[in-house]
Amino acid sequence: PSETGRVLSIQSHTVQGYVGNKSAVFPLQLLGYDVDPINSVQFSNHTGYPSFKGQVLNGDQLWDLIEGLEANDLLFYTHLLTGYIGSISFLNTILKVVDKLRSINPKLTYVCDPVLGDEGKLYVPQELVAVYRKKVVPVATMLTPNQFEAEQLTGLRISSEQDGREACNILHAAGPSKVVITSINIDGNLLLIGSHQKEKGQSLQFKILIPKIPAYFTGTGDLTTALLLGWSNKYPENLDKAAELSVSSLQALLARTINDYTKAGHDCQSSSLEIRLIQSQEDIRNPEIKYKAEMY
Ligand code: ATP
Ligand code: PLP
Ligand code: PXL
Repeated sequence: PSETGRVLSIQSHTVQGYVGNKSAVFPLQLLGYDVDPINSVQFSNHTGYPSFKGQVLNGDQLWDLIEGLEANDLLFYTHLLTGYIGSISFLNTILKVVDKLRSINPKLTYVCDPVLGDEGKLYVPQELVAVYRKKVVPVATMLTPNQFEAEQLTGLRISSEQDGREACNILHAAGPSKVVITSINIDGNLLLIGSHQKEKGQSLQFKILIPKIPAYFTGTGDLTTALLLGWSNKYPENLDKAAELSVSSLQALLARTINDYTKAGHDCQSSSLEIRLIQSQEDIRNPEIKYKAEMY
């Protein structure tokens, strides 16, 4: 594997628990990246708990930080990573950030997790969907939607592998050369579908089958996107290998998470589990590939 880089990661911060930057920064650092986090919110805990408190950064405050970096010639980045974004004004400022970073490094890779919702429900304001569709997707290099997000962004209903592959091609035509649909629910299992458009109109596609664990985790989507950034930069021509490494790390971490909660006498189906990120550092640094990609 080759090269690391410097990543600007604009995501949530939670004091306790692992979502957003808390689940992306440490793994990228373990993979050798310099990571500069901007915290789009600072909350006590993720929003799936009965309550939370904290602050939200607005678009102008984000731009302030970018200006501060620029004033000291500190805006050279190889990668921009974004996840959950809660407002139009913040999303529009992200678009300004992409332009600014590309004016300094035209080769900047923008890895975008277009967080909109899951299982048929939006958890961002409806107006964000159109902005993602018209303005964000076109400037993204790699996109990591889940099934629902891929549907929202393409207008396609995805109920088969074939639909998933077609959604990837529609997204390629709109911009990103790499697309990973992180999970499609099929017959009670999860299917990851990856697609790398190497030339216009031609994409190399693969799938990875993931047995569904009967538990609900938070932060796994953020971790998945961070790992895909990390590994696909090391294997730029082998998105399938990058996905095998990412899924293998993640599944080892989820097994450890279930195991630890079970040992502590916790019912894993009763509430969302916090991932055992720090305890899984060896699985992140050096994953044993147990989940193989199948090329189409
Ligand atoms: P986002 O909303 O951030 O785009 P997402 O909805 O795709 O992300 P998750 O549903 O958390 O995020 O899934 C990301 C990855 O986590 C999947 O590819 C899968 O490998 C793993 N994963 C999550 N939940 C489970 C589960 N219950 N069993 C097995 N794997 C899981
Ligand atoms: N619930 C809410 C309110 C969220 O904002 C998010 C953000 O991504 C999630 C759930 C899902 O988290 P993930 O897909 O990273 O597990
Ligand atoms: O990954 C998702 C996420 C990001 N940011 C905040 C969250 C969550 C999930 O619950 O609460 C603030």
